[in-house]
Amino acid sequence: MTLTDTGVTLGQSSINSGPVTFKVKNAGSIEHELVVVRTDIAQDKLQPDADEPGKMSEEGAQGESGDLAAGLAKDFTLNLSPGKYVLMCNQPGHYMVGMHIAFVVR
Ligand SMILES: [Cu+2]
Repeated sequence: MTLTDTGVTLGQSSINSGPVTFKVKNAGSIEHELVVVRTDIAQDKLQPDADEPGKMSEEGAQGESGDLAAGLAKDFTLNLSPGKYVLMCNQPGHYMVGMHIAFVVR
């Protein structure tokens, strides 16, 4: 999957449950991250984090890449159960400009 300064793109939008390896590339010009959230909320309707302006609630978070400087790539693996997920960058303000996408684990 690729992070740009305004979005998140995926090689595939669904996958089988179990160990899932996310191969994340920051192709943007600034620092980004990838947070994996399990939720039934639509990918563009997550709630704001009441304590951290510009960030969204990470309720249901399963794991994340950690901060990735521009140009860096990282693989990380999570054990995911079936359900609906939102993949997002939660650097302040980044969700609002479109850094989120839906993902399904079957
Ligand atoms: Cu970002």
